[in-house]
Amino acid sequence: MSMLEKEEEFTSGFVAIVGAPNSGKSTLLNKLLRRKIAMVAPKPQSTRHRIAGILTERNFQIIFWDTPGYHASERVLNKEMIARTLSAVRDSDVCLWLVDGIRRGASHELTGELVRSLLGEKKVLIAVNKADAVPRAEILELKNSLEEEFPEAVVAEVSAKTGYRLRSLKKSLAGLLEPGEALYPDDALTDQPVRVIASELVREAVFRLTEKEIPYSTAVTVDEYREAGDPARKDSAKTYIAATIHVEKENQKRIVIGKGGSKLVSIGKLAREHIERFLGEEVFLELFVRLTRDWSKNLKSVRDFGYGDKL
Ligand SMILES: Nc1nc2c(ncn2[C@@H]2O[C@H](COP(=O)(O)OP(=O)(O)OP(=O)(O)O)[C@@H](O)[C@H]2O)c(=O)[nH]1
Ligand SMILES: [Mg+2]
Repeated sequence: MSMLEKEEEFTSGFVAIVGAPNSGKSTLLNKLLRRKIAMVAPKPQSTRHRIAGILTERNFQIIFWDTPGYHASERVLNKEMIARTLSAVRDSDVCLWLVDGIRRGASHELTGELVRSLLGEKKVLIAVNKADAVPRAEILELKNSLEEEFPEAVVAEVSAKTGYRLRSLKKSLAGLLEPGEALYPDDALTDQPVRVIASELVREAVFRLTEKEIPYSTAVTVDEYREAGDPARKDSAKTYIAATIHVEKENQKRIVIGKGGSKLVSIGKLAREHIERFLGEEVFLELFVRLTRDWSKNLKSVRDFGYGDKL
């Protein structure tokens, strides 16, 4: 077989994106897919789901798993999130470790240990992210030290924000995958139902517009989803989505609703804009706030809300 034919060979498989909280995993997934399917927030520990994003190009199909940031915690919710990261890694062919180019703490070290334990059984690609925001010399120094520490792995640099070196990242990943056929239709974007994406986009709005413990104390469920034109509805011109924001404590309910309902209105507006962009159509979004006392400490409610480690 000539070099050219080999290059043309179609490869496919699963890539788990792992990394410390806030390293930019969800931003990277959205940028790779050119569509926002995963929530992104300036605060750490935003992703709770393991969301597959499917990228099909001429000679490869990569199914990316966006995973919750890897960190140590004893909290029930967080333990389930970490279990999701580990199961995504287990089910993947390649592990893409996204390193935060700006700052690295205990969670970076912890992810390093996880990655080290995978070497030998999984292919690993390490990408230093946020190259747009860090002086070049620092990026190179960081890459060098990672290459020394992980000689078996390929080390790259990217910016999930600007798209810098994403083409080369995609090519490297496709090259690490085995030859194989596409597993999804070539226009598929995600394995998640629209309701899950919608609930994540509401949660992102809560994450962005509330402070302190509130982002970590809220869960979002979509209770009703009716597509436009459903005859069972009076106003059937728009898709109707009813979602509940669950809080853990009485005072949190007041904060999420805000004075005269103002906070809830802003959350609804931001969430609706993102959902409409995702769906490409107008949406009528109705939000409710409910107290589910201490839900994040209770395995049953964590699982009922869809954040458990079961697929
Ligand atoms: N400057 C810069 N900022 C970035 C880049 N990628 C992500 N960010 C920012 O980093 C923050 C975290 O991004 P996320 O994509 O939510 O990070 P994550 O790794 O998914 O976080 P968790 O889900 O909490 O683990 C956001 O404020 C992003 O805008 C990048 O390439 N450059
Ligand atoms: Mg994320």
